[in-house]
Amino acid sequence: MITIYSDDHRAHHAAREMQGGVAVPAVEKPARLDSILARIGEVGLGPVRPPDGLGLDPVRRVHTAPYLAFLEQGHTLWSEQFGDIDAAPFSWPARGLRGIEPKSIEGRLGYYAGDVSTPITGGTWRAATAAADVAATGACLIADGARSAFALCRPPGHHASADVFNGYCYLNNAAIAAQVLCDRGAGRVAVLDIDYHHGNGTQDIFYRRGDVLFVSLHADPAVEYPFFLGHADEVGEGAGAGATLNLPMPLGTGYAVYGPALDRGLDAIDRFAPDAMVVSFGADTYDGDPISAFRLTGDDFSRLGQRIGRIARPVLVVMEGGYAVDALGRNTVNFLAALEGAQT
Ligand code: 6XA
Ligand code: ZN
Repeated sequence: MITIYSDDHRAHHAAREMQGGVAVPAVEKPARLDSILARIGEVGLGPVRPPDGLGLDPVRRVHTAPYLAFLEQGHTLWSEQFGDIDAAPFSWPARGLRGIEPKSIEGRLGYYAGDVSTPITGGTWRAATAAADVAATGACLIADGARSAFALCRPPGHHASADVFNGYCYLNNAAIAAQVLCDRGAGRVAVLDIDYHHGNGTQDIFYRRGDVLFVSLHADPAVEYPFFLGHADEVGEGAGAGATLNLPMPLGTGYAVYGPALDRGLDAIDRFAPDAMVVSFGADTYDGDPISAFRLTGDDFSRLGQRIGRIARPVLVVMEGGYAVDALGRNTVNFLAALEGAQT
C-alpha cells in the first residue's frame, strides 16, 4: 500500500496540553509518525511519497474563509501580545452569551476553539495545511483508480468542523479527502471513523448531506471526549437524514463488543453502496493507550483491517489519533497490511 507523508508535520509540536487541570507534555507529538514510518519500512508495506502540493482549494471546500484566515494569522497575532508561546483560549461563547467574533486575539481564540487542549503554535498552520495536502493527494490516488492508500496525516483532523478547532485537530483531513472524492466524480462516499473518540467535526460537516455517509465507532460521549456529540440518536438531518450512524460503546470495550459493532457499521456502508470509502483510523482504541479506555490488542487491529478490506470498495485510510507511541507503528501497520491483504 502506498503511503503519502510530509515531513512538515514536525512544524507543529505543542509544548503542553491541559489534562486533569494541569499542563502536561502534549501526547500528540511528532514521534507518533516516526513510529509508524519505521514500521512501514520494517515490514515493507509499500512506497512512501510526498503530497502533490494541491494548495488550499481542497481545504476551502470544507472550511470557512474567516476560520482559515484566523488559523493562518492566529499565532502571529498572539505572539505580538504574549511572545512566542503556544496560543490557547480561556473564554467561550457559552449558553446565554452572544456568538459574535470578537476583535482581540484572546476573544477570537475562544470563538473558534472547542477546548483548551489544542494549542496553536508557530508551526501549526504549516503542518495542518501539509496534512490536508497529504489527505487530498491520497483521495486523488483513489479517484485515479488505486484500491487503497494511506494518508499519514498529523495533526489529526476528525474533531475539526468547518470553523472550530478542537481535540488536537485544526483542518479536517478526512472530510477534505471525502470532498475531493465527491468533486472528482464519486456520487456517494462513506466515511468510517474508527478512532476511539467520536469524529464530531466530520459528522457536523456532512450532517445535512445525503451523498456522504458518516459511520462512527467510539467511546460513549456521555463519559468521554468530545462529550457533546456522538450519541446514537444523531442520525442526520434534511437531505442527510439517515446518513449518520453512531455506535457509541462503554469504557473498557474489547473486541468481543467492538467486532459486532464494526459489523453493524460495515453493513450500513454496504447498503449505502458508496463509490469509495475514507477510513478515519485512530489506534487510540489500543489497550495500552495513555488517554483512552478501550482494550483492543495488536492482533485485533489486524482483524479490523481484514474485515474492512473485505468490503470491496476503494479505501483511503486517514491517520487520526493513537498515543502509545511504542506500539503505534505495529498497531497501525497491522491494520493497513491486513486491509490491503483482504481487498479483492
Ligand atoms: C482532549 C482529548 C482529545 C482527543 C484527541 C483524539 N483531552 N481524538 O485522539 O481522536
Ligand atoms: Zn482519538
